[in-house]
Amino acid sequence: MHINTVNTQPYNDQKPGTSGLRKKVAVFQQPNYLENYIQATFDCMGDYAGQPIVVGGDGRFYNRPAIQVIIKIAAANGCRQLLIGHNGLLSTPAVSHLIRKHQAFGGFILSASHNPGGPDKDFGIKFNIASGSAAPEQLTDAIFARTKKIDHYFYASFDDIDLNNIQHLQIDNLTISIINTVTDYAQLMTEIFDFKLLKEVIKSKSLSLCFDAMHAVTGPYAQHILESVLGAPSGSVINAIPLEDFGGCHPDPNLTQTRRLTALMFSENAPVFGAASDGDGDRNLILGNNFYVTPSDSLAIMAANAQLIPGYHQGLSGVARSMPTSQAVDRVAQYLEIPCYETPTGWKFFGNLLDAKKITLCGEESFGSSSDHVREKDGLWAVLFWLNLIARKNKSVKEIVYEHWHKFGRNIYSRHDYEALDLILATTVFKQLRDKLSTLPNKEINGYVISDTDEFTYHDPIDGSHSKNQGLRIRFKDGSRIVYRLSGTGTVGATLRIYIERFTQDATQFDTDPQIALAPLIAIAEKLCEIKKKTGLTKPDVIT
Ligand code: VG1
Ligand code: CO
Repeated sequence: MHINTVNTQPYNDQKPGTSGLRKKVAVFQQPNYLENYIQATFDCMGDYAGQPIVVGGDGRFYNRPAIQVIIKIAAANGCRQLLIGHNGLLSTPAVSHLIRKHQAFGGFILSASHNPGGPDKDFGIKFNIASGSAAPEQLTDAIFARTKKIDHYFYASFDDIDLNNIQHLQIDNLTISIINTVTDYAQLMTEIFDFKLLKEVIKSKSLSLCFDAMHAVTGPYAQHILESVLGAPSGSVINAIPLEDFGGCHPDPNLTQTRRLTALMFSENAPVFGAASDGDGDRNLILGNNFYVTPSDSLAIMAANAQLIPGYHQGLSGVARSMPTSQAVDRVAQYLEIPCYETPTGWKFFGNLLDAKKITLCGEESFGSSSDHVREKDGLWAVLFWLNLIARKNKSVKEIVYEHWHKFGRNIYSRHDYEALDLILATTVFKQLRDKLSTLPNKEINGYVISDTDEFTYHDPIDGSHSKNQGLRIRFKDGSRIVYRLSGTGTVGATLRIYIERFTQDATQFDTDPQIALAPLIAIAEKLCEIKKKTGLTKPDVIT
């Protein structure tokens, strides 16, 4: 193969956020923009020559051209083996698993996750390391530093690779394997869950289900696992075909975006179980017959019942949650007498704890949960976990949740997002709140007394690193909490997230809508930051 050295100019905006580099497609389409970033990643990788590199994405617009660029830059940089998903498709958890299974050096995931796709929408790229985890901050910082200096990249010239056929190709020293998107991941799931039991209850029709793949990457996975292997009737998986624009929708599995699923689940004919996943297959939405499970509760319930699942029969070494996630799982950890860690937002912070076997399960309030079977959050894993739980307990989703609340109490929880705000306005609001944090303790607002406040800094107990500026925390004397963060995944302006939480053991409050139960705290959250007053907005863009 002929290798070209191409001169280039650096871009100054290639700083990865919470989960990789996410930008508008048009930004990625600028001359050499993608090439610079890939070459900078190879420059920071170390010795990869002897190990495979995994490549795949969520099928969104620009997935295929980006894979061709990665193939040619990898080839030119001396990579010897590439494992690429059939049709360019691999879910985020599947990439994490493939890296681990094939002892790969790492992998590229092409996705902007739950962000919309299409020529005028979002694209993203993330690099995962040999453990299967997203690159840690030290590596993403090094890649960003490299992108600011880069002046050339290497590019091999050969024809585009056909991604539509499962095959092995040899180009000089480079082997390219186009692999089945689903097989390895599906096999892993059979090793964790009780597929025999699931087949029985699904066949007997006592467990009916609907899974919304949102025209994103989990379509082929869900059809194979839920319909072909477990025997759910054909059509149980809806919006199953991956589309470059996700059918014009946001592939974000919340109640607003999953209209068809939600309408079904809150109807008279609702099946026992409903679920959805996001663009790249790492998130999960869990629904029961006329019932919605808050992600933070889902994590706590999974932790409390893990021993019922074959893969976690031995019990859990510990659990972790991201800081803004509700403290419901903390109560379970206390009960089980296992450690509970609090990490910053973003899955990469769980990696060290998982590698060191300090935790078995972890999760985030943003519809993400997973375990030590991979190093990413995993949407279909959570779906199978819940199905296995329903089958073992022979109870409805609502009964399982209420049983949990009666035992542990309820952490009433909600997140309010103000999206695409003017960047300067949002950062000013945030800074003003940060500046007054130290004056707030002992103040009483709407009958709630503030006990303490801080800006969260994470001290990684494994590698000793520190991550600063991870969110503003306001705690109240009754244990309630308000947290403020600026999103690290948006591509337009700034997004302010406000997380509100209150604990109760009063069973008469178990039926109350969180927006009502949390109303006084929601009012305090506005009083403290005045985001509505300063923007003129009357309500958040998204409430979860
Ligand atoms: C959001 C979520 C965070 C999640 C991240 C990536 O980040 O809050 O919990 O890990 O998205 O998820 P932020 O910085 O916008 O709040 V995924 O499924 O989009 O890769
Ligand atoms: Co995702």
